[in-house]
Amino acid sequence: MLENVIAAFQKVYHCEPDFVLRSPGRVNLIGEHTDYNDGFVFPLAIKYAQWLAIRANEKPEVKLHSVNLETDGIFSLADFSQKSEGWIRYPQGIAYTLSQNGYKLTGWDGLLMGDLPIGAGLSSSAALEMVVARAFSLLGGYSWDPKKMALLAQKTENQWVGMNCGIMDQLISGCGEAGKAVLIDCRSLDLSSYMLPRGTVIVVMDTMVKHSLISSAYNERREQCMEGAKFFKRQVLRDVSMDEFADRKNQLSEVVMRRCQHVLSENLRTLEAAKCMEANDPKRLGWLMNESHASLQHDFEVSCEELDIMALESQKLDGCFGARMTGGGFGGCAIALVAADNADHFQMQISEIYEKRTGIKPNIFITEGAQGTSVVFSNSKFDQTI
Ligand code: GAF
Repeated sequence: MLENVIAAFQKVYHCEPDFVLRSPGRVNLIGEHTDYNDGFVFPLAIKYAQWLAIRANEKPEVKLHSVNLETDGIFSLADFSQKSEGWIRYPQGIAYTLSQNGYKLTGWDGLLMGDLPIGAGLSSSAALEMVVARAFSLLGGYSWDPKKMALLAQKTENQWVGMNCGIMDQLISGCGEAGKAVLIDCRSLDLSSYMLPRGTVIVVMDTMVKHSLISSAYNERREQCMEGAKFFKRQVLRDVSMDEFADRKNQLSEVVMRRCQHVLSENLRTLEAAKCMEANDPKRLGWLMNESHASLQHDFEVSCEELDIMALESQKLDGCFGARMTGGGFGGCAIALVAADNADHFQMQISEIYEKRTGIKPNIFITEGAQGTSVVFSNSKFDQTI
């Protein structure tokens, strides 16, 4: 990939890039729709990423060419009054948020190229935000603090793009660890990394569907969680205990009750998942994943027919310890925890079953935990910078 990115940059800009950076997508092992409730999530960065080659341009502007989308984008670093449309609004939004937070912005020409499927629920936009933030930090000469940058990227999504997301996607894209899943406490932002149980792999299964209204349904779930927290006189559901909930849940509306039930039980499952990783217990971990899916399907209602088919059919197959939808829902990907020596057979079987039941060919791949945002190439004149 690195050679291809450099060659593509040379073709577009007729010179060498100063740096090449990459920032990965993610899947979430367990802990869904808990991040904006100050809860626990357990994602891993995946092997597919957004790549960005850059060269300082000595101008107050950023010019970007996207190889995958075959388009160009340009924005000023001196005037943010015109909000761009489409994909370029993410890089522009990062620049705006950085400038609002006192960071110096220097201009660059860039080339974006990715092997991360766009719009598949693998956090391609968070990866784009983080790789662009890395570019500004490198050329602006400020130190790279991935947690701080993830918070600014989340702010960009919330305030510039208008998507009210939590912190999970940006944080794991910035802080992923090779070979590991990362348990994140979304209140303290403490990270602890864990290996998968020995002899297991994560199979990612893209349903290839994306239903509309994702962002409005997401924002609605957030509000329902807030309503639940308010009922218990707390800021967030993180501070409501299961006992307290059980005592008074019948006073909540039926819908808010089920939303709270999901979040509170999912936090417990996520913490228990970390214990299963430590104890090397794929069976229990898989069971927790199945329970998580059921909770997202029935209580939080963010699954869809295709995700249910993918997860529930996977759960029946030999060598599969557990499976669930991953990410925000309403399409996108499911994941399965599978015995490594069964993984090839599993992928063939689930692919056939899914295609037979839906008429859609899925995209299925195995991934390990990958490293978060990184600089993968530096022109020798910049060796001091990294
Ligand atoms: C999306 C959001 F961006 C995350 O913050 C998280 O809430 C996730 O949905 C659900 O767990 O990916």
